[in-house]
Formats: sequence, structure tokens, C-alpha cells
Amino acid sequence: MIQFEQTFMNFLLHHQEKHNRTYHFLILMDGLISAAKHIQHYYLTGALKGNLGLAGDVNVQGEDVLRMDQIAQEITIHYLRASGRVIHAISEESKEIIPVDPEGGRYFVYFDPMDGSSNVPHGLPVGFLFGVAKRNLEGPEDYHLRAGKDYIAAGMFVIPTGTFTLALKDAGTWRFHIDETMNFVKPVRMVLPENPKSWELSFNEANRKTYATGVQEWLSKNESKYAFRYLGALAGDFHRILANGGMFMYPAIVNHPDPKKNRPEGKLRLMYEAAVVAFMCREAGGHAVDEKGTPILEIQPRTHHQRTALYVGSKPLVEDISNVLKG
Ligand code: AHM
Ligand code: MG
Repeated sequence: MIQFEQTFMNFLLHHQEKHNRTYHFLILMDGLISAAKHIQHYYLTGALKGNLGLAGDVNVQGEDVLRMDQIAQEITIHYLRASGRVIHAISEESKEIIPVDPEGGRYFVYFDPMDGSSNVPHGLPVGFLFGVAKRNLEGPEDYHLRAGKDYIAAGMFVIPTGTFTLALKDAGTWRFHIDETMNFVKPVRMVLPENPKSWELSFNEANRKTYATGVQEWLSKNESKYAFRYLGALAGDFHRILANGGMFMYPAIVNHPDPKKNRPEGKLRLMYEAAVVAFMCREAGGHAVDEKGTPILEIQPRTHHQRTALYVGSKPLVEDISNVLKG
């Protein structure tokens, strides 16, 4: 018996039809899917072609740029341009905001096309994360720095595993897998499991003593109840949390023995990392907060590369640590 699965495009067409939406979002998503497939192709063959190493440049955050960062950025910008639907894009790989189609565009896209850089030299999983907000069609404005609560969709491809997760505003979080025809298929709705039996904690254990005292105390009290998993690439770690429940956290670094290495503002980027997973988590029944216990989706970005601490996952865990953070 041949097994047939619903394709992503079929799923999305029906979704748009059901909610009386336009075709513009489909065109944008088609571009993002094409970009992800191309990035995956380059990543899979990267070790053989010498693409997993350094490019020789330093980026806006002062970090070494990898060859794959450049390839993934070029591919994504090409497809965003080709869609004709993007006003401005904000990318981890570009210091400035990228004007794509300021007049005719309809969406703002915030993305990191190759997240989890420490995995790249090894060809291990990385993420292509994106969030989408829509132009205000009723009035002037078009302010490109949107809070996560204004996103209409957010998603992540875990490259090169062939998995894709997409959250649509008020319509849930859905996971797809790539098939032998290179189509993403078989939508499965993701809802964080309520039973704590499968819950996991995910954080960089090496940083533990640098966290705020309350966070360290919370860990000592709670960690033995859960399994511990850490891949070092947000998309992969969050992929597990969505399925198994629990919490991923990248707390502020405030107690480093070398104070110059403290990161009170956190490490992860708000617009194209933290808000993206926070949006997917909300649509799956979960929650996300920053170091003050403020919901990530409520934070109004001041700058496009703004950083934040992140606690994301099952509501009871995030709410519990949020009480500690609020003091
Ligand atoms: P990057 O944008 O430089 O790749 O950093 C973001 C990544 C996340 O994917 C991951 O969750 C985190 O940084 C891991 O950081 P660390 O290596 O400090 O544990
Ligand atoms: Mg990143």
C-alpha cells in the first residue's frame, strides 16, 4: 500500500481558504520553504565542499562569520526578494535593516538563517528561525520593530533533519517532515504535554554558576525531577521541548568570575530567536518570559538586534521560575 500524506502547501491553502485569507502569505511561505530546502542542500554537502568553515569576516556581534552563514543569508534574501511580498527584513547576518520591497511589500520578516553556530563545523543540527508581521493596511505607520504578540506566524526548520514547525496566529503550532519528493508533509498539531513525566530541562550547564542566585536555587530544587538535554542550537533544543514538554532556558549571565563576561541583557536575540520560539510555544499552550519575568511576546524591541534572556516551555515551569525572577 502506498501511503499518501497531506502536503504543507495543501494544508496552508485550506487554512487560508477557511479563514478567508489572501494568497500573499502563501507566496511568502513558498519562498521560505524554497530557501530552507536550498540551505539544507548546501548544509548536507557542506563538509565535502569545504562550506562548514570560516568565511574570514566578523559580523555585527563581533563573531566570526561562517561560510554557511553567508550562503544561508544569500539564499534567504534571494527568495524573500523573489516573493515580492516583503517590506523589510531583519537578519542576524546583516547589521542594517534590509529594505526588500518598501513600497509593494506586505510583511516584515525577522530571521536567523543559520542559528546554533557551534554545531556548524560538525554538520550537526542548526536552525533557520523566522517570524512574520504584517503591514498595517488600515493606516500609515509601518513600524518594523514589532513585538512578538504582533507576529502573525513564526517557524523553524531544523537543518538538516528535514523537520519544519510553523505556528499560525490563533491557529496552533504544526510540525511537518520532509518526504522523498522533498515536500514537507503530514501536519501534526503540537500541544505541550501536561504530564510532567516526559518533561526536560535544557540549558548550558557550564554557565550555571553565572546565573542569578534565585535561578541557581530554582535549579537545585527542581532539576532532579526532569531529564536534562542540551544540543546547543535553540531550534533543536526547542524542538524537543515542544514534543516532550519542560523548559529551555538561556538566563542572563550576572555572576561571571570575570565581570567583563557578564551578559545581564542575555545572549539570544529577541526578534528572530526568542520571540520566534515564544510565539510557537504560546500556540502550543506554553509560555515564555525574560529575566524580569516579563512575557517575551510583550517586549517592544528598541533595536533590531536586541538581546534577551529566555525561559520558554511548559506553563507551570515557566510561571514558577517567573515568580522567582519577579522576586
Ligand atoms: P548563534 O546565533 O551565535 O548561533 O547563538 C545562538 C545559539 C542558540 O541557538 C543556542 O541556544 C545558544 O546560542 C547556545 O549558546 P551556548 O553555546 O552559549 O550554550
Ligand atoms: Mg543566532
